[in-house]
Amino acid sequence: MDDLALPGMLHAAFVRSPHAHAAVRAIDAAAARAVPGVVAVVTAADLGPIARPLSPRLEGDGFTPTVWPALAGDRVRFCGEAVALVVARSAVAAVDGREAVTVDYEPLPALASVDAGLRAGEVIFRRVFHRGDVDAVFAGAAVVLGETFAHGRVAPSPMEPRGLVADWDGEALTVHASTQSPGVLRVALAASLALPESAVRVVVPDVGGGFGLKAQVFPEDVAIAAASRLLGRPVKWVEERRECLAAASHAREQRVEVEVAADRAGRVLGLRARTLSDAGAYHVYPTTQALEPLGSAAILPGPYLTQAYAYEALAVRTNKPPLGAYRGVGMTMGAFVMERALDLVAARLGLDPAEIRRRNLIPREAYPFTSASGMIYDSGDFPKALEQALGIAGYEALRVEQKAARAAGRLIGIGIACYTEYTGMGAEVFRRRGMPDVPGIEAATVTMQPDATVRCRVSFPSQGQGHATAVAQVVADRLGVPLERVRLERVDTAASPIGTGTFGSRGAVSIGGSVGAAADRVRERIVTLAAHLLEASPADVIIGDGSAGVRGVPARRMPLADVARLAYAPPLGGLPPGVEPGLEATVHFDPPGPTFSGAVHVAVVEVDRETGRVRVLRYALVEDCGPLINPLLVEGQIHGAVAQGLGEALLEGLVHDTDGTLLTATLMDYALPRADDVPGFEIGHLETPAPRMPGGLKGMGEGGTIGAPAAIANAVADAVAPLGIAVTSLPIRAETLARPRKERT
Ligand code: SMO
Repeated sequence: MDDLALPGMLHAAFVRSPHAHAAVRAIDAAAARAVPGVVAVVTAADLGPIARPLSPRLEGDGFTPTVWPALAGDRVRFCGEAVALVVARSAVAAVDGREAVTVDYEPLPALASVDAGLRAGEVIFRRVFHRGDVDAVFAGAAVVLGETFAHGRVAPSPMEPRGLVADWDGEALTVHASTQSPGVLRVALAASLALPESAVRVVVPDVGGGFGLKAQVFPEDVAIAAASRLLGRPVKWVEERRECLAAASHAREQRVEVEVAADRAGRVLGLRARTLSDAGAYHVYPTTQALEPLGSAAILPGPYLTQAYAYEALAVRTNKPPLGAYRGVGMTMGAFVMERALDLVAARLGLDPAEIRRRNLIPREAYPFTSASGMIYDSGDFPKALEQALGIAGYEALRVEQKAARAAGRLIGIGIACYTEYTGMGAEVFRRRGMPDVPGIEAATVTMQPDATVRCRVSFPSQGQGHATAVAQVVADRLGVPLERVRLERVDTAASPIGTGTFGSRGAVSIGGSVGAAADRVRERIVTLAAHLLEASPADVIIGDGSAGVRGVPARRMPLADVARLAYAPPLGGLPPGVEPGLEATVHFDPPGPTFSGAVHVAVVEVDRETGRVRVLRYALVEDCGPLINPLLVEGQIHGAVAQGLGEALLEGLVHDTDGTLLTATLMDYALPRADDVPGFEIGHLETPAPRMPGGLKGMGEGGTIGAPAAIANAVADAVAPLGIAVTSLPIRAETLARPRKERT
């Protein structure tokens, strides 16, 4: 985004609050306006009349909306909230201008924790659920165990931060945006600026990572669009790393109180959970603060047979940046809690962690299976995945080695995590969840051009997942052309079909359902036309290697370009009856999801007795995301996702002080994993197809981030069990594992 330059383009920098909660008494912009190059200083007073706040909706009980203005007015509600926008002829002048703005704040008491928010009655989302006679199950259970688990705040941290260029031409708005969700951004900007949707065009250049952060729409997007409209010039904003850490949506911060009831054999009979997220100051558009606590509660029962479950999911408003989507959102915490809890039950009963999972996993033949939270798992084979993963890891031998290492004074731990994840959701899921601002469908247009090259336009951008490769494979396969003849265009709502975006592990499913289906339609027309030209029956036409031929008659072949050209330039006498000109098809696809993927992860760690430093020694996993379009892309997703999961398990943590002020605003303080923190991967695949998805495809982009924190936490807990140290929160801090200082020397 930073490379993009339009004629006459201005640059923007936001003035942000240093206080978590304050009244804004006055903004003095005189000095900033005098800075050379500064064109305007924009405040809420300027934007109020032309930019409506973001106030995402959630239908159903227990939801209290919030109003997040493009720029804060008389009140700021988190440290980092934008109060003014400096627009200048260069990025440097914009920053100089920003430094010259003086804001008169009156600091107010801040709600800086979930408990403070609860005491103040700031519950902005609450949902309760129960299935089965939970109380009776607990009353009759041989083992009942309770624990509270917590997860700190993390920052999604894509390599490229947020950013956009907005260009108002007097009638319509064009936005070049680093976004995962062009369909969602377009609807939001049209609503905020009171424009018809057709007057908003969203163009998505290559996106340098998103991880859920860019599936959302932020006040900054609205402010930049409104500023362009106000000034009549293109305006660019590219977020600084510090802003990305301080003021983009954060993730995870949640506490879960869980109770497990089990029988003597370790079979889980029932669960109770209360999920409480420190939701920050505003609902994030479009999914709201229900996303984290509800996702955790819903996925918590995991790939296990238990049927009795009661939960209460709460989002508590605090004076912190909003929590939002981040790879694995909700599900990461759900899996962490369930997998830790299973290990606690196993320890209580003297069972091996692998064995307790064997006794609880849903067998393949029980699918489709309605989970304890009421979700319908479509397919899976976790018992097989578990044995395969244990086999890859050499589990039995690992336990023997662990014993020897312990005898030698080393703290080696082995952790297992099984999880299932909802992927590829369609409109029905978002309607059922009460999220009207997530359209839910995707679409693709596939065009074979006269020279038999293929152009594809889709509604869902790639943020580095390798869509261009996957799309080319799917299309080349169906249309019989070499991969390099297939081109995937960038998403541009002026040319691409209308859809939603890429998030919630929906890329593969979207490709299968829209690109694949559109290519099938084009193929049908090619075959019909080729059959006519080759004087053969369509059933005998074969296409491949860029040509069309007749089965069993190798001499009768013609280049596909000869077929394609005629589709656009019909011969004398016209095209054969029933064949329309052109080779293009558009398919809009509403995924009949969710479809459930899953994996079994096995981590081996060593904890340094003196420092508490954790090293991940080995990492084995078996992933089941149905048929693979491209194993290399799938494994690339796994590597990246596990690395992020490792970061949140062991390293990453945004820390706010008791006043809600951010203490970790740079990558010196906020520790992302580096290459030397990440182990090698031993990956196996299992393919249980999705019964209702085209091609049986399932999603998997978030998977590694769901499984890794749970597996690593279990491994660390296993390593330090002899020392009597409990692992109940993420990130796991070295100082909580180190030998107490007084024992040293
Ligand atoms: S957290 Mo994701 O892009 O659904």
